[in-house]
Parts: sequence; C-alpha cells; structure tokens
Amino acid sequence: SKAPVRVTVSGAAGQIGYALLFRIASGQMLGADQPVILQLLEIPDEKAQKALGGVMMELEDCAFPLLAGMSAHGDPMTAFKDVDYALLVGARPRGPGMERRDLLSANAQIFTAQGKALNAVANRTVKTLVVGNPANTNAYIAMKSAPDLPAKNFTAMLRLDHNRALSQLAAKTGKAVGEIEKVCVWGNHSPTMYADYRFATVGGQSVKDMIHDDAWNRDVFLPTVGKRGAAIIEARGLSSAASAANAAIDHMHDWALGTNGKWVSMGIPSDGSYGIPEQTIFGFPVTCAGGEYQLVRDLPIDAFSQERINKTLAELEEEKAGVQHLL
Ligand code: NAX
Repeated sequence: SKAPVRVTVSGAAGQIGYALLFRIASGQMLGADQPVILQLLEIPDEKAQKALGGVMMELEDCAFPLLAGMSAHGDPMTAFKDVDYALLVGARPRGPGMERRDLLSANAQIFTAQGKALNAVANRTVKTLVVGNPANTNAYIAMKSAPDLPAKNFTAMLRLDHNRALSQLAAKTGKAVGEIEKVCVWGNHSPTMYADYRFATVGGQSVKDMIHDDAWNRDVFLPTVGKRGAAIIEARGLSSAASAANAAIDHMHDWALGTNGKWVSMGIPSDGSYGIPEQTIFGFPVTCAGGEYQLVRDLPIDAFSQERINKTLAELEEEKAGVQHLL
C-alpha cells in the first residue's frame, strides 16, 4: 500500500474546514488508496484550538481507514513541516468598519508568515491552494514569501466559480452538468471574474450556438455567477462552505491525479501568456496530467472577452499594488 502523504489545512476549525476535512480523510481528494496525515492549523487562540480539538474528535470517530495520523497546530512552522499538500483556507474576514486596505494588509501578514514557513519547512514539491480571500492576492503573497519553492507550486481557487458556471450552463441548456466541457474562468476570484463558455461543448455541440443569446451571457449568466457568493450569504446567512470545500477537493484532486484532457480553471502564476503580467496569480483554463497543470494556450480572445479580462486584471493589479510595500 502507498506511503501516507501530509496534508495541511489552515482555518481547520472554520466552516469550510468542517466541510473539507472529512472528505480529505475519506479519500475523496487524493484517491481511495492514498493514506493521509492531517496537520491542522488554527490561530493560537484558546477558543479556536478547543474547537479544532472537537473537530479532531469527530475525525477520530469516523474511523477512516485512510487517516494515518493527525495533529493540531497554532504555528505555521510546525503545521507545514514536510507537507505535500497545503490548503490555505484560514484568512482574516472583513470586520465591521474595516476598510479594504485594512483587510488586504491583515491578510498580507498572515500569508507572508505562511509563505515563509512553507519556504522553510515544506516538502519542495508541495502543492499549495489558497482559498482564503482575497485568494489570488494571498496566493501571490505566499509565493513571493517562498523564494526557494517553485512559483508554480502556488495556486488560488477559481474552481468554485468554474463549477458555478457549469451548473448555470447545464440549467440553461437542459444538459447534464458532467457532459459540459471546455468552460473556463479567467482572472480574479471576485465578482469581476470572467466565466467564458465560448469554447464549451456538450457531446461535441457548441454551447454558445445552443444558447445563441449574447444578452443572456452579459446580463444573466455573468452576473449570476459573479454574485453567487452574495446570493448564498443572503439566503443562508452564512457564506458558501460545502460548495467551497467541494471546489477545493476538485482542484487538488485534479492537480494531483489529472483531468484526462478535460479543462478546469485554476488561479496560477502567469507566464506572460494572454497579456497577463508574469507571476500574477490569474484564473486560466488548464489541463492536468502527471501531477502538473498545463495552461491551455493560444485561445482566440474577442473584444468582449478582452474587455472582461482587462477589468478583472485591473482589479488584481490594484490589490497587488496595495500589498507591494509589505512584501
Ligand atoms: P470561517 O471564519 O468559518 O473560518 C476561518 C477559520 O480560519 C477560523 O476558524 C479562523 O480562526 C481561522 N484562521 C484565521 N486566521 C488564521 C491564520 N492566520 N491561521 C490559521 N487559521 C486562521 O471562514 P470560512 O467560511 O471557512 O471561509 C474561509 C475563507 O475562505 C474566507 O477567507 C472566505 O472569504 C474564503 N472563501 C473563498 C472562496 C473561494 O472560492 N476562493 C469561496 C468560499 C469562501 O468565501
């Protein structure tokens, strides 16, 4: 049987953590034959650590055959020791009266410290996924704080937007969600993201031709996907948690185990393609094989798409400028 791999989850006592850990431990992320050791990071605060202890009791009570070990941490330097997969979920939420600038700098501190810890103690092949918002900029900060690790090891989660786009397209076309291929989401994980179905197909048929309604794209589809997080908060009184955890599972699963040629969306450091400045963590279409992601290259970008890409890029550049002095 396979040797266990180490998986660190930060924010492990939070609501996404609660929807995520049990699925990792049951094998849904890395496969039914892959034992895992969970290294769980929370703020050192007594209440958070106590809550984390409760989650760990529940993990024990599941008696997962694949759960080969587990530990609680309040310090990233121990939490990331020898880690193979790091899911950075914990972040500072925006509090009442908090300016965007304050939020950016609070998170810059967290992700600088975590990037440095990964740099110092993680396995050199660590695959890092940032979920905590602002996810793309936090991933950028962690990457910049870990100069001894390959930049390509740092990614941000666009998969929830990708999955939301798929489900909206399935509903619109009346097709099964699993049949839709070649959808992608460009840019920042924020309402400015650009979900793009120009290349999408169902059973070889063009989704764009099936829908044949540019106004629906602009006035219904993009706003619905972009504001879906807000709609869930409005309905549930809490932000997306199970769907966010599911997207994190999908992202890591596909990165580790491959997509068999299928497109998925990942926030990855740009290599300069599509006019996106190098190292900007930007949502792109990728395929995954052999534990690596590959950018889908040379797609045509029409005027409408260029406008949307410029808009989401401008937002990311502004976020980056807001934290540059902290790096
Ligand atoms: P919760 O507030 O329920 O949980 C966050 C947990 O992180 C808390 O237990 C907190 O103590 C912990 N934490 C805070 N700072 C930490 C640090 N420095 N080290 C370790 N742990 C720390 O939030 P939850 O609903 O779980 O959401 C977590 C993050 O995901 C938020 O930043 C949220 O904005 C972001 N999201 C990102 C999404 C994406 O698609 N990229 C979608 C869902 C979600 O909104």
